Order: sequence, then structure tokens, then C-alpha cells
Amino acid sequence: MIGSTATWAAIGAVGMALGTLPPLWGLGNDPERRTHYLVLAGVTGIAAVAYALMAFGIGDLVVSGRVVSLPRYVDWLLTTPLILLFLSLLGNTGRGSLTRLVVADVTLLVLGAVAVAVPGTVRWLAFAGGLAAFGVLVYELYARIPRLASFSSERARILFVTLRNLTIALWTLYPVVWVLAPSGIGLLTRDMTMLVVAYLDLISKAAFVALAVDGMDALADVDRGAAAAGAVTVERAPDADSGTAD
Ligand code: RET
Repeated sequence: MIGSTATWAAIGAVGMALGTLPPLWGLGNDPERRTHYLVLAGVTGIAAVAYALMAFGIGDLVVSGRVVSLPRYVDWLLTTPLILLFLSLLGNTGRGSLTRLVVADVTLLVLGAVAVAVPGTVRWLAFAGGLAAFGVLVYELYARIPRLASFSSERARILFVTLRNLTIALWTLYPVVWVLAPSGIGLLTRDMTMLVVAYLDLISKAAFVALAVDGMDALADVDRGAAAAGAVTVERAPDADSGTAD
């Protein structure tokens, strides 16, 4: 059992469950940002359930001779839009931008699932389509959202940039793992793939959520400070601070 797919999945389940504690704490502590904390709790909470199912081998399908884990794709389909929703909540970027992000996200995930299920050339065409959708998502996050966004404070902007950069850097590794895994050229075994993906998922979810909760706690402090001083916060222009550009 040591080092098996089930072990890594069980470790993932525990890690995700622990990762749900910070947003639950935030829910009790900062009712003004309830929606933000609920979204974050959903990210790690749903993943904890998906990993628990995977640890018991529930939802494993054999397609074209390969084992595909249904809970993994359902988890990604639900939680990656929540991560994107959180980023757009931070920037107040509105529905249009969120829709573009979620459509690109769902497209790449569906094409990724299709690519696992079909053989031959079509498989790589579906994978290439997934990569193109990922390109749209990165463009939206990197180029468009910073222009559309109206951050509540400079701290909120810095939090957005940090989480956005973490997201793009980590998400880029998923297609690389897909190619190396049994889904692609098969350089990694199924056990190794579960270890690598569980590790990536933990950073892109639990670490993302922990950083987000920490950042929002700082935002709440700023609000409390402003309220205590009875002052209207005067926001600095984003480009007034040269050290924090993206
Ligand atoms: C696939 C294959 C098709 C092309 C691309 C992919 C990217 C997947 C990504 C997944 C991110 C998952 C996350 C999960 C968190 O727990 C589907 C592998 C581009 C970006 C962040």
C-alpha cells in the first residue's frame, strides 16, 4: 500500500480537509467577506471529498485501456471555476470576464477528458484544443483582468497579482504532467502520476486558499483601521508603487 495511488489519494484527502480550516475560521471571523470565504472553503472542501473517493477507488473508469478517475475530473470541473471566481471577486471584474474565464476553463477540462478517452491522432488534437483554451484563460488573467479590475485597495491588487501568478505557474504544469503520464507518452506510472498531481493540487488549492485567507485577513485589518480612524481611505494610483508591478 505504501507509495500506492490509494496512499497518495488518502494524503491528499487529509491535506485538503486541513486546508478547509482557514476559510472556515475566516467565515466566523469576517462576516463582511462571507462569499469570499465560502468560495475558498468550497475549493478545498470539494477536493477533500474527491480525494477520499479516489483513495477508495470509487469512480475509477477504464477507458481505451486506461484508468480515468471520475472524481478527479468532477473535482476540477467544480473547483477550478471557484478559484477563477475568487480571483474575479478580488478584482470586481464583472460577469463578462468571469464567463470568458469559466468557458475557457471548462473547455480545456472537457477536451482533456476527451483526449484521455479517445485513441490516436484525435487524442492529440483534443489535447492541442485544450492547450489553446488554456492560452485564452492565461491571456484573460494576465492581460485583460488587470485592465478591467477595480481593486478595493492596493493590498487587494497585490493579493490578486500574487494569487494570479501562483495560479498561472502551477496550472501550466498540469498539461506537462498529462503528457508524461499514462494519458500521454507514459513516462510516469499511475502511482507516480497520482503523487505528482496530488502535490500540484495541494499547492494550487490548499496553499492558494491559505494565502488568500491570510491576504483577506490583512484587508480586513485595513478596513478596521480606516473605520477606527473615521477616515475615508484614499487609494493610491496602481502605478504609484514601482516595486509591486506584475
Ligand atoms: C489538461 C489536458 C488538456 C490540456 C490542458 C490541461 C490542463 C489542465 C489544468 C488543470 C488544473 C487543475 C487544477 C486542479 C486543482 O486542484 C486537462 C491536463 C491545458 C490546467 C488547478
